[in-house]
Amino acid sequence: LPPLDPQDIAGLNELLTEDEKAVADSVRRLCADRIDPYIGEWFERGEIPDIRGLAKELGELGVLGMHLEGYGCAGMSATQYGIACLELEATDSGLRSLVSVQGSLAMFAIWKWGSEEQKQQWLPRMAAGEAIGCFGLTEPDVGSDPASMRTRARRDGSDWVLDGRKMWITNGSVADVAVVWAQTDEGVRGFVVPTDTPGFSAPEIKHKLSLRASVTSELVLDGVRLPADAVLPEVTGLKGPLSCLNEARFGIVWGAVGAARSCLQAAQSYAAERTQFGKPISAFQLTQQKLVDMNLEYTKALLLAFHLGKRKDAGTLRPEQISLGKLNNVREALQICRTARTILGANGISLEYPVIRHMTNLESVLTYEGTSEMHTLILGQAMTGQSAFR
Ligand code: TGC
Ligand code: FAD
Repeated sequence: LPPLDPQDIAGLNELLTEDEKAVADSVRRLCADRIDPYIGEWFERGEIPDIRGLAKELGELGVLGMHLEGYGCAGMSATQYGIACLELEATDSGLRSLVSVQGSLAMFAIWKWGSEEQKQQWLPRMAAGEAIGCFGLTEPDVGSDPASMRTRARRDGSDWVLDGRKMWITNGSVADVAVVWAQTDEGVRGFVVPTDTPGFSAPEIKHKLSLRASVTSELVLDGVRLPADAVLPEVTGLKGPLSCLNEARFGIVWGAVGAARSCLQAAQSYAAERTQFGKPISAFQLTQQKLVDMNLEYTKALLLAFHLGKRKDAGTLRPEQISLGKLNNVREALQICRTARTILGANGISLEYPVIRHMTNLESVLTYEGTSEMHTLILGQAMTGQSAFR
């Protein structure tokens, strides 16, 4: 029998193909060199210094829009994309957010629903990290129910004029381009808005105690005049933004497992080193129970991510299945982080260790991309045929 790896009791590393291992290794290397030594400090300061330089490095690595074909994108599999998300989020959910919003939301919207000109104009620069994108769906008064959005786009001659507010928008203040969803006479439409357009501004939201190493902003649209060709021509209706959410939610299914892995590993090594009552705390049954429960949920979450990855690569993954993965994996990852926090005792609340950072980050991840309640209702509807949203 092969030796047992205490960090991988179930032997899940063997599920990775050579190509998938190569993705994991290259992302892990960038994170280890460029981000891990500084991330606690960035989180404490509430900023990512040189985010533009970082975006370019992520572009060179090939992870921006990495599961898209053409236009300078890497054209990798869904599973490879998921593995990249896992490794990025093992460092910090804010880093995975930067990559998710760029590739799965802003780039995907243009790639899937944009005109050839929009794709040519934006996708190669976004894949290279030379242009940063954001995705504006949520508003101050509208989150879970985007059908009620108030931001409006009206026609004025051949132009479009946008008025409204978006809230909690990742990358907003640093974006070169915003994909903004607005109500029109025809239904919800998407607009590609260069952020230097007059009437557009993106003040940063401060005082967050979660995802502090991530830019979150309000988008203000005050008579933003856009040419006729700024609209995404290929979609009308909520399925436009919701199709993009499927992509980003899939990445979170994997990413959450990365945050959980970091906390599990931190707890495992801390428990081995910390001595109380004359023994390492890992020798106490209560600590072992916690480590084992964390490991069980981590293992199940990773298996689910692999399963959903296979379905996505086969083209058979349904949105309800993504909800199942997002709901389970974020919820369990958060529980793993909270349990890890207890094992570290007082050190569990210190940014000297990654645990409290991951734990507070996952509070946002539980809410964004559809709250745990929304995913519960999506699954409830799938199981019963009854919609309980309204
Ligand atoms: P409903 O009537 O069910 O559907 C309206 C139309 O949309 C279609 N549809 C979908 N299409 C593609 N993918 C999906 N997952 C879809 N779900 C629904 C549906 O077929 C229909 O199409 P059509 O052609 O018949 O009109 O819509 P509803 O108003 O009842 O809403 C359903 C609900 C509540 C599930 C949905 O609105 C929802 O998911 N709400 C949550 C909102 C949300 O997740 N917001 C996320 C904002 S972005 C973000 O958080 C980024 S965080 C980024 C980071 O930093 O990582
Ligand atoms: P609400 O929708 O007001 O919900 C409040 C509570 O009520 C939740 O618990 C919810 O589940 C519950 N609730 C609502 N309706 C029901 C119901 N029918 N039944 C039972 N319970 C219900 N959005 C973007 O568009 N782009 C981004 O880039 C982006 N980035 C984000 C980054 C961060 C750090 C955060 C925190 C959020 C981000 N969001 C973004 C917004 C995010 O998607 C929303 O916060 C989320 O969709 C929930 O909306 P809300 O906060 O308005 O909560």
